Amino acid sequence: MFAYFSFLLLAGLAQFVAAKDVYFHWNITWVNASPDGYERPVIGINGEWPCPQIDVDVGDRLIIDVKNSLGNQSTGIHWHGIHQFMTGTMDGASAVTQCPVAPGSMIRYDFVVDQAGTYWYHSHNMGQYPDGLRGALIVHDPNPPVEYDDEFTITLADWYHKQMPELLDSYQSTSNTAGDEPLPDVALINDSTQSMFKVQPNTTYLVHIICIGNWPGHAFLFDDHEMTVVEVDGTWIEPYPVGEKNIRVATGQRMSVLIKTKEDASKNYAFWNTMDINMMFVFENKSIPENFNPNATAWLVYDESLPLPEAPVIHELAFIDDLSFVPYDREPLLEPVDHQIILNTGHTVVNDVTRFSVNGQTYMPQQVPTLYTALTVGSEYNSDPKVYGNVNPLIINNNDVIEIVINNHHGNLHPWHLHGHQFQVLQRTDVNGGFFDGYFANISSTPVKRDTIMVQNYGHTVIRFRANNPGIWLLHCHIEWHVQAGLVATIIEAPDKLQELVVPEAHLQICDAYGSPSSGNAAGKKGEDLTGGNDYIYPGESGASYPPPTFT
Ligand SMILES: *[C@@H]1O[C@H](CO)[C@@H](O)[C@H](O)[C@H]1NC(C)=O
Ligand SMILES: *[C@@H]1O[C@H](CO)[C@@H](O)[C@H](O)[C@H]1NC(C)=O
Ligand SMILES: *[C@@H]1O[C@H](CO)[C@@H](O)[C@H](O)[C@H]1NC(C)=O
Ligand SMILES: *[C@@H]1O[C@H](CO)[C@@H](O)[C@H](O)[C@H]1NC(C)=O
Ligand SMILES: *[C@@H]1O[C@H](CO)[C@@H](O)[C@H](O)[C@H]1NC(C)=O
Ligand SMILES: *[C@@H]1O[C@H](CO)[C@@H](O)[C@H](O)[C@H]1NC(C)=O
Ligand SMILES: *[C@@H]1O[C@H](CO)[C@@H](O)[C@H](O)[C@H]1NC(C)=O
Ligand SMILES: [Cu+2]
Repeated sequence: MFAYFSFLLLAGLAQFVAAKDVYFHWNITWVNASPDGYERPVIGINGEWPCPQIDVDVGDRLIIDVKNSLGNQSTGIHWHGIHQFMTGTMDGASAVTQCPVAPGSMIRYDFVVDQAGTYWYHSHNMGQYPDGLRGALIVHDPNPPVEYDDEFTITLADWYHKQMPELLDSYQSTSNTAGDEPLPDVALINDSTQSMFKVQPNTTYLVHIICIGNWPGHAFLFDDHEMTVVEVDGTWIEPYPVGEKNIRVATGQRMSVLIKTKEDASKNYAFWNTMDINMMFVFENKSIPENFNPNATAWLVYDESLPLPEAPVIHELAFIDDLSFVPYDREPLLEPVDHQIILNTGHTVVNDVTRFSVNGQTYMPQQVPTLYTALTVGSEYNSDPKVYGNVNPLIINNNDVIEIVINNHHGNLHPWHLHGHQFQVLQRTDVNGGFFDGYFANISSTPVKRDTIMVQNYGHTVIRFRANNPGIWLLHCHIEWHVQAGLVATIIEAPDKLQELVVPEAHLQICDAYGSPSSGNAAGKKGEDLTGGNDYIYPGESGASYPPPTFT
């Protein structure tokens, strides 16, 4: 009898003891680093760069105190892919769910992580993360549906020798009439040009791949090692062997692959990676500068005393289609649709600045974070899109099945990311595949679920999700250039129900320190009176809709 009880107790403990509090104190400062041999100031954490990987288990509570010691820039951290169910106050997007954290201020993020998989964190403030403030967030599954012996993480990024404020000012200047994005100087694997991943022979690894870059998507492969995809953006999928094809990870996307190492340690192997030059040159009709190298190499090191071989030469990129992935949980297609939203996305020009638009309007961050407007403007106004200002507000009702069509009227690809949800992807056309005409060519009964999807040029994508997470959630292209140029919409989800969210008093004090109002409509006023609000694009100024405060 006693034995029987203690067995039950142990089984119970295994489930419940696992949930723990994980606390970090992060001091955000400038650090000098030279990931490719060129030294420059980067934004690091606790005096270190690359920024640390966070490892937690499903059910853990993360508490992170972020102190801004940059001195000359504001900041804020978003937890990319984490749903923040009923903790939408912790999503970390500046001007959306919090005020920018001024130099000298501190913000506490506090939320439970109840999803397994591969995620990351990054600054969501003023186009800042490509200056270095980003890292991996891995949530371990107590019962993964696949077997492996060990795991490791690989991050992929484009990298720039100049800092973002300077690059953004030139990108958003009136002289850049073509809207050309600044070109990266180099591709980095794990924030280095010489990363080595030590492996054991005869071992199956779960490799977490995260594109933490700013702009192009990345393709990659391990020389002479088969890859099988088992997870995308936090969704376990039916194992999908990549075979002779290539994998693409767009900015913001993640993927886990299984690899089995060789039986002996007689040789090391290259890990090959390239930035998608189509996104930088071909579709933009630009010529590739001489000496531009989109490739990066890292190594699977079996034996450190053996040479590091050159990367294989890849003759053609043929991407596998992520719409053919089948989620392991086989969640059925969400239907019927309660609310369809059609977004026509493209270019526009405002005050001689080349901008992006959603249904004709470019996004401009407002003085009052959109969440605080929803919570304080009053029940007679919180479903009125006007009070939110120029944030492309999309108001949706609690528990509705939402279908969003993204038509891409621009000559390049855009990876669209939704905060607060994973969505089912029903359809995604090829390049030049045309706009949605209401017709689905081949819909899966168990569509792939992601939080970031590549939408191809002059084509469209259709996604669905259930509005079961009251809050304010950005829906935006994850290319940081394009975020600053306004390719952003804002989901106002369940304006009545989100009143249950609790904003910590300390978050409101962050607004005081920054000099922003924290209540009222987008301009901090009552009702629809937006006088004095942010409705003007200042040429240069990093794409700001207001001259940002300068800190010295
Ligand atoms: C943060 O780092 C800076 C620079 O190293 C240091 O001066 C400061 O004391 C640190 N602050 C905290 C709260 O750790
Ligand atoms: C902020 O400080 C860093 C580190 O000293 C410096 O490299 C950078 O140019 C400064 N940026 C701005 C916008 O003043
Ligand atoms: C690669 O980056 C990940 C994520 O930051 C880190 O956990 C890991 O230690 C790095 N590995 C190597 C070999 O640099
Ligand atoms: C790997 O496995 C093979 C087959 O089981 C075995 O012959 C070999 O000795 C193993 N190699 C190592 C280094 O353990
Ligand atoms: C790029 O060039 C092609 C072929 O010359 C042309 O059809 C297309 O309109 C151009 N696109 C842009 C964005 O200039
Ligand atoms: C980059 O890799 C591709 C594919 O292997 C190769 O064709 C190309 O020549 C490489 N570019 C440079 C500059 O090394
Ligand atoms: C439809 O989709 C399924 C699943 O992705 C795929 O196996 C099939 O080949 C597709 N059929 C057509 C006509 O595209
Ligand atoms: Cu984009």
